[in-house]
Amino acid sequence: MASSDSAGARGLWAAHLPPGVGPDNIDLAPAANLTARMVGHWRREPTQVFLADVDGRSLTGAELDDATARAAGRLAGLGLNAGDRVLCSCDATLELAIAHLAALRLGLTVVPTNTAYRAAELAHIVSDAKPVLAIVDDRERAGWLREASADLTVLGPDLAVPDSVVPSLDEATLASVGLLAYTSGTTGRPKGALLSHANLLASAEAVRLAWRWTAEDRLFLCLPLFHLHGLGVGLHGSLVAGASVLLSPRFEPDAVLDTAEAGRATMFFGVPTMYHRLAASPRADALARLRLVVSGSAPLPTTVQQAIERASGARVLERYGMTETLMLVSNPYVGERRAGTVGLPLPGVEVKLDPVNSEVLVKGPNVFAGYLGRPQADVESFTEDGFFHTGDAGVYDEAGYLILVARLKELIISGGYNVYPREVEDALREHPAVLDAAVIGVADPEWGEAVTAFCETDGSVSGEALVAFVGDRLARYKRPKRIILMDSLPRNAMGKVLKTELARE
Ligand code: MLC
Ligand code: AMP
Repeated sequence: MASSDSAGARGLWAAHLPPGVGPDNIDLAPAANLTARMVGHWRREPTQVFLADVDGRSLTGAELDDATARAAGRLAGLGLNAGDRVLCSCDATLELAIAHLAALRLGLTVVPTNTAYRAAELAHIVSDAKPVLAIVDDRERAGWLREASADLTVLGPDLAVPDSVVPSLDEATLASVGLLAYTSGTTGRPKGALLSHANLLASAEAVRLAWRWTAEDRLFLCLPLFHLHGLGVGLHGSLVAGASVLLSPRFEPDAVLDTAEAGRATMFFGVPTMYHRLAASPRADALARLRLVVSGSAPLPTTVQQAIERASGARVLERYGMTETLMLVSNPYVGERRAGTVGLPLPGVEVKLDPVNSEVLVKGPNVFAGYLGRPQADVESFTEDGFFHTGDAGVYDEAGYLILVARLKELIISGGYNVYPREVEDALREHPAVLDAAVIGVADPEWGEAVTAFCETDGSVSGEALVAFVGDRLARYKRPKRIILMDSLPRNAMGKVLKTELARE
């Protein structure tokens, strides 16, 4: 049955939800706010470990309740009040997780920020979000943040300030903004997506049901906590489900496989680049010990999914999400996981395809309210009947599963990180020897797409010098993996660069 509407999707999910839960009787916001839901679990199971790290440290429910309350007291002691913004740019450690949860318990808005960002990228976020506090784990970034705003208080993730009176916690409303997550548009500077407690809770709850996530689960989480995959799905998802997390600040295939082999985790979430590297390991069979392995943030090549399955028998479950919408479509846990598809619209999520250009349009309690201070972008991002334009084009297969066939937005996804060609082109054009530049993503077995630049220069600069020049200005993962110097870029009669021709080079 081909499904092009949410009624069809509801019918399909009916077969895949836990017993007693029907697509029409789901409460996707089963608490006063996100942290009330998490704290409820900690208080019911005070001796259960909810957070642990690869160095052997751990926190039980009672300890997590206490540590996050104490950290919230420190934040309140600094004068922060509900609604204030806190920029967080740190590696994934227990200290960061505690500071993050403390900020949410106090009703603050967290602005998760990539640790690879350089001075200009940070300055833009500071000037747009106007955070009162920045939590950062690196001296160079701390310096750039102070330069960006003299008023900004900058602390490490251990929040090394005196304890203070702990105010009332977990009082945010569902409409309160929990996260302000920056994401680039095809033009202009990154925009801040306002994600409410209701959005965050609804998305975590939808995947909890869809993936049969329970308190018995432990997620090995080595995704960064400054993007929604690691933060919203991994950390929030686990804690909303009453499950636990084993945190690692970096991805190493052997660490994932050791953890799986030792039975220290039941779940792993990764981007396709991670599965590509895991599939290359002679020990990939250890993945069979996990209950569930999930891929997202970029297309999972069928060849990679098959390689993992051949090596371990594990069938990677692919799902589709976005900063603005959190999780929207997923393959089912029980039922067929169809390779090359992202699955079925999650419970509570309405998906339809634009009849003209096949764009995926989405509506639901998971979808954000709008961008900070961008009324024009808000108008352009939603249809008149309230569906959000994802910028991805899709079709349904014969079983009603969604296949993403193209990106309508000019976006390169490299190793799960988004790179906007325009940003890299602008950085290249700043070099005096560059007359013009065009940047595209070229299919790459490891990165999915490799940032590739074509530069028209005056002949006085090398490709290596240009890569270094971009690396000084932008996060390093945005640097072109390859630069091709040309006397002139191919253009049409109007003078517009023909990127489709460059893709054939
Ligand atoms: C690192 N490098 C990259 C890169 N990551 N280059 C291109 N693309 C990337 N994604 C570069 C570094 O700049 C460095 O270059 C070199 O690779 C080694 O750095 P590293 O830090 O040691 O890399 P590594 O640990 O191997 O990182 C690879 C990775 C990482 C796959 C583990 O990229 C990663 O964690 N990706 C996950 C991104 C993510 O969480 N996305 C979710 C977005 S949310 P040099 O030259 O300086 O040595 C979203 C919604 C949804 O999309 O649906 O989930
Ligand atoms: P971001 O803005 O970082 O949240 O990235 C969101 C984009 O990642 C989506 O619009 C998609 O283009 C892409 N994406 C996420 N998950 C998948 C997936 N499973 N397959 C293909 N693309 C994906």
